[in-house]
Amino acid sequence: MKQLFISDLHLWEQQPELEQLFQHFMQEQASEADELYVLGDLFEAWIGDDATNPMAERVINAFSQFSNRGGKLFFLHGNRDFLLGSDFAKATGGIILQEPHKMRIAGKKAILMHGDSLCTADKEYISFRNQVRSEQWQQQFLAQSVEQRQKIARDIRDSSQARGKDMNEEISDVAADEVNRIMTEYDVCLLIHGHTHRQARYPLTINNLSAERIVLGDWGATGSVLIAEDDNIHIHNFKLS
Ligand SMILES: [Mn+2]
Repeated sequence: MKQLFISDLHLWEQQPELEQLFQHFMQEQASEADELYVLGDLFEAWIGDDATNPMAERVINAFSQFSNRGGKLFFLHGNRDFLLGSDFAKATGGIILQEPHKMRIAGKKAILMHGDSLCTADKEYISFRNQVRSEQWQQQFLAQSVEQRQKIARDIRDSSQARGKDMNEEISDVAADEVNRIMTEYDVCLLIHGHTHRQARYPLTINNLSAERIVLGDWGATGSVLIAEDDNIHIHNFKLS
């Protein structure tokens, strides 16, 4: 049993080498895996399954090839692509999971999350998140034209980038007490998330037992994947050869 976990690819049309790295990953690595989990921010932006583009179509194709040959495919929403919907899932042959998603990884009880909801010190972001994750906001947003949605998405991105400049590290990283709370609540010794782009493995103690938080890396010149095979878990970074 081989499971792969990736997140924060932030694919977008203006960065073709990123898509190349993704396609290389799907051909060379995903093709040998039983299960592939994408933990959010696969795309830099996603304003609805009806507003697609040629790059997204090629990405969907690569996923559907993976599913068609028997690979199991799962997605979590990220803060950039939380509007990935049922049409996208159907086209890829994958399933969109609700977070936190509890499962077993390398014999351990684990949860998967994107990670943005763990950044509880950033009150402004959490309230924005609650707003855009509501059914009502999403229905209103998706009812608008693609052009209107593109404009709103641009405005949101500009204001969050402007805010990012003033934010200190503590605020934009996950909150230790929230990590502790959720791992205790779900009774797990492993948490895997992305979002912060700070690839690392942190040993923890939860309920007096040794535990671990693994942060998946973002993609750029190098790709990042967490590989779980039998009892072994390791992070692998790779480049286009
Ligand atoms: Mn994110």
